[in-house]
Amino acid sequence: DEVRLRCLLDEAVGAAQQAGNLMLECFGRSDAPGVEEKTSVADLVTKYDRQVEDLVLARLRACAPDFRVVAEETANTEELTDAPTWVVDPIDGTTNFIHRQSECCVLIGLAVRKRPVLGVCFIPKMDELYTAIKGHGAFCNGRRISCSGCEDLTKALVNLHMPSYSRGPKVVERILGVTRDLLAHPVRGVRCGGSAGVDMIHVARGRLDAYFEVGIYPWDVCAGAVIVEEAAGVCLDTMGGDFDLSSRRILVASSPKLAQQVAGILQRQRYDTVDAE
Ligand code: LIP
Repeated sequence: DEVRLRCLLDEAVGAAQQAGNLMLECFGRSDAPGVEEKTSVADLVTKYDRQVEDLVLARLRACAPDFRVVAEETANTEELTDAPTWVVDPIDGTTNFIHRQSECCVLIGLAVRKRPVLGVCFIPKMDELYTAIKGHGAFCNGRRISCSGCEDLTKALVNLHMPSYSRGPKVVERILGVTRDLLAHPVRGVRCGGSAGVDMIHVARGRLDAYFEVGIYPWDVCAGAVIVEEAAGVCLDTMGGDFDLSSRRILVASSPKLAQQVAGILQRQRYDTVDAE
């Protein structure tokens, strides 16, 4: 119920702020954050990702010991079930973090019956804390936010991400094809991002009109999905169907009309599979 969700939100906010302080500590140091490759040269982890995750999970487990946890670095093998589940990305945008760019964040989502119901995103370098509970609006540092409402691709600023799961020729061809079709439409502008969480926030507060990606995991998008929807935006599958937290595909837009225009371009390029071709 709402009271319980508000309590959980307060705990998640406290954990995200503590985690953000740890990230800021790293920004303030001159030594390297300890970079390791995971599945590819583009899939990285630092000692801070692990420290932040330990800290966040300890706090979340203490306030809701009966909830399941799915998190990027240590608890990513658990499948999503219908049970209440914390879905955590300790540092989303790790590559940006390593390169000391501001666009990286802590993401804490809560999913019930595989649907996101609560989201917290803290961007420590910008000192921006985003929160949302399903049905109760989206906020930045306590002030209500909303999407741009843009309905026309020719007036839209659209963000895409370069694939990190593969750099095979078919994967590269597909992302170039999508970029070409967007430019030919013509779209107002295309940007390339490095944090799914931050880009969903940009859509939620009207700084961007759409963002899409294939290859994301539940922890990249769970928190942001509630925030976007509560800011009157839409989350869909890249092919234009319903958003599914586990499908590894997302299309976020400021209006249903814009979402369908972008989905039309993605359909043409069959932008729906995660393969290593
Ligand atoms: C990353 C994202 C990045 C996206 C990658 C990956 P990480 O998360 O936010 O923008 O393109 O697919 O999921 O690994 O930095 O937490």
